[in-house]
Amino acid sequence: MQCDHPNELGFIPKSVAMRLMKTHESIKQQRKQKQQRKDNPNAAASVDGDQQQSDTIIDYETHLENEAKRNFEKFRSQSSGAKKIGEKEICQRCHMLKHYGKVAPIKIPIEDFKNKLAAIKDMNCVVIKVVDIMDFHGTFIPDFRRIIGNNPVVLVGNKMDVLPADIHKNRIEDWLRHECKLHGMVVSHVKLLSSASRDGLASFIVELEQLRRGRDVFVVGCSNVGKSTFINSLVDEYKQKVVFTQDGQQGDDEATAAAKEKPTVMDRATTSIFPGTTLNIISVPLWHNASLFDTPGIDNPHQIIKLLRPDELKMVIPTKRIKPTVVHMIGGKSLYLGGLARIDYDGGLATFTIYTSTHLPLHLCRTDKADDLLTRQRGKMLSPPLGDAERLAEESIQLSQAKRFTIIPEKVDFRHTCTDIIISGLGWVAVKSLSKTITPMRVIVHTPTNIDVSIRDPLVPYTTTYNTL
Ligand SMILES: Nc1nc2c(ncn2[C@@H]2O[C@H](COP(=O)(O)OP(=O)(O)OP(=O)(O)O)[C@@H](O)[C@H]2O)c(=O)[nH]1
Ligand SMILES: [Mg+2]
Repeated sequence: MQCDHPNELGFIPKSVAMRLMKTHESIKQQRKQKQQRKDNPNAAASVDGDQQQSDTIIDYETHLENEAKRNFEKFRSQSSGAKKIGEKEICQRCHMLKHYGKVAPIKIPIEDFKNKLAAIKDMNCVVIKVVDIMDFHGTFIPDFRRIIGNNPVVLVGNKMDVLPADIHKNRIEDWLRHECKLHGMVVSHVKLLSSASRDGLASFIVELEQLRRGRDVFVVGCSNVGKSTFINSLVDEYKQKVVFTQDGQQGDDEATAAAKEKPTVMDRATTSIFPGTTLNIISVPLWHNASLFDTPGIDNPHQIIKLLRPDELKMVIPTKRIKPTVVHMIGGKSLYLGGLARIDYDGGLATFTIYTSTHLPLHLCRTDKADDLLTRQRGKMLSPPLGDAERLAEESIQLSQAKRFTIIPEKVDFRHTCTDIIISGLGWVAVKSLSKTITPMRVIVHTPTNIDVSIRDPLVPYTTTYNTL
């Protein structure tokens, strides 16, 4: 029916799918009976029938939850012994995601995932920790060692393809290293790459093979950072390596040998823009005696995407290369990033270069009129959020957090950017002073509560000419 490969994510064994289909059949039957009862007024009260039907639907959802939980148990037994998954499985959820762009309503407490992942710390494996470079603080997971123990970690900064071309890769890797150090996290390697465009993957494989030395590899990280996309691309990259060696060139490593033995195309992990796509730990038998494991996203309340609905996510998550926008700021001006963040500025003449999704509307206004503008235009000109009054009134998306920063330029310099203000999940704003004297620049950043806002040394010290607002 739908995904029929054992390595597909969120799978349901065929036997279970058959049971679910039977449940559907019985719902259909009940609907038919209900209709008949309506046609025949002498029939028994239909209230009972309705109750029964809703019970069955709840049963069906509980069923899926239990199934996903059972698959974890399956993983645990696999991870201690043979990793083959014998039975062909069918995934209804993946079908919904791929063909309808909808997430089936399976609610599994995310804490469960975190606890189950804790099995990793008792294994001898390599862990690839994936973070989204547009949402580093929202996707970093500070207590990571508690989950993965002393296993070596490679930090992958994913989604490099969305960054403007003039950003130096080494600068970002340095910044990632610096952040790891700040959080007390020892990592073996830091790698910036793009799972979507596969940029940086070939050299990553070389580093991984040196570090792995026959061990299993777990890909771990928060929801939506691109773990499954990364796994799909990594598998493709390994396959390309096989073609290369089959042409008579060198390359007799373990992965190549395994792939030669198994030339069939492996199915792809399901990916989607919605957080919480992967529900199970899935093994991909990429090497002879070792596997690559995809894992469900670890929940992090600081991720801005946790607050957003599907149509809002599409406005916030950049899918193409970011085109920065420059705005000129003077004291008393405010800048809205959609309806999700506002930066109030006080200081001399300056420019803000905004690195966010091109679908996120930007709006400049006077600080004293900013509140009034938000009341009138939230959900319209200032969106996301999108939707009805009920959605706009939700507490979680109000701009109730205010963080203050004072930026003092080292010298009068019209060419160099002073600081980046990072609004985790949305992007960042590079601040450059154009004042003829050294004037402190004060900013107040308003965001929903829990969203991480910080400053760092600029990623692009010399800005080129960008679009102006
Ligand atoms: N631009 C860009 N988008 C990416 C990249 N990698 C993943 N994505 C997108 O990010 C979204 C999430 O990708 P997934 O691979 O499903 O993320 P995940 O970490 O497996 O998510 P969960 O299974 O929910 O934990 C999808 O819309 C992907 O297309 C990348 O390198 N660049
Ligand atoms: Mg996934």
